[in-house]
Amino acid sequence: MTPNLLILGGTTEASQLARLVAERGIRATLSYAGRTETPRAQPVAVRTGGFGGAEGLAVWMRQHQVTHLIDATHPFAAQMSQNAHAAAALTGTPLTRLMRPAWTPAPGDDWTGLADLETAAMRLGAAPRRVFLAIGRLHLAVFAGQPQHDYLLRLVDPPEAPLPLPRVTVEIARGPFDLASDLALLRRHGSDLIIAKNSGGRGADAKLEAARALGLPVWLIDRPVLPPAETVSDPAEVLARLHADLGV
Ligand code: 3Y8
Ligand code: NAP
Repeated sequence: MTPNLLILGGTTEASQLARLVAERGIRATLSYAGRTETPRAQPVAVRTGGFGGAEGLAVWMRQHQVTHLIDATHPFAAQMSQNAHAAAALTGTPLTRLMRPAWTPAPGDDWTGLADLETAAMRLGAAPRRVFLAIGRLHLAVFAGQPQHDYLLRLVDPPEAPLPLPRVTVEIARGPFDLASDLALLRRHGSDLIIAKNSGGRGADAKLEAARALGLPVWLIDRPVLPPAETVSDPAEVLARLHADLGV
């Protein structure tokens, strides 16, 4: 069988895998949801936008004779991962999840794990704080009930609609980020707290190192529980499994 991969992407690891399969001439399509205006260019075919639920994904996989489904989406892209799990079962296609391990605290870290963003918003309290809300654009409305804080936001694209928070400093930047610029960013804003998702990986961990250096507390949102799947954290491991599966 000639392999034909569908890589559900949007992460550093997905881009690394796309590069590896392109180098080996393995046919693959990388899929973006279409959340950002100019996603990173890829060395494989790209498709953008939702599939229309698990059923829509299964139809797309059949139409394009997908032989292997790789879920390389972000750990918090729970709906996409659930759909991938269901569509793989519907079509009898092998599914491999490519996901980086969660971050774990090092000596000197002041981390609090929280169940979800709503819990973080409630925990902020009445006294105004200066918060680096490093969660992107999609879920800012969760904090609309806490307008008294000064929020530092880092977004991939300039916001098109008015933001749901009255006191914001907006930084437009796409990662991966580095320690020096995150230290400068936190100092410039005078942040006294960071709220972020426990995304893992190297693309977004500079702010955690900066928080340690500045002695700032970090509230990390725990990852959602995903349906069970064969999971690897290294893009090269995906290829090793593919070769084993193809007997090559
Ligand atoms: C559209 C594709 C690559 C992938 C790069 C990684 C690293 C830079 C760090 C902070 C945290 C955050 C956010 C973040 C990072 C990488 C990676 C990563 C976090 C792009 C991308 C897409 C998205 C969607 C975007 C979300 C947002 C989340 C910003 C491309 C750049 C906060 C996640 O403003 C918005 O609308 C942003 C929306 C979804 C929020 C969220 O809900 O988590 N990612 N990010 C993907 C698609 O359309 O399918 O534009 O090139 C990918 C990357 N973002 O190949 O170089 O982690 O792999 N992305 C988080 O981790 O908390 C920023 O600011 O410190
Ligand atoms: P989500 O809530 O799990 O997905 C919501 C819907 O968006 C899905 O049901 C699907 O629509 C569509 N979708 C999501 N990912 C897709 C993909 N890769 N290709 C095609 N359609 C996709 O997802 P999310 O949290 O909004 O994340 C959206 C995208 O941004 C994902 O690709 C994710 O990897 C990326 N992201 C990256 C980071 C990062 O830090 N690297 C952080 C967050 C998100 P249908 O049901 O219609 O198919």
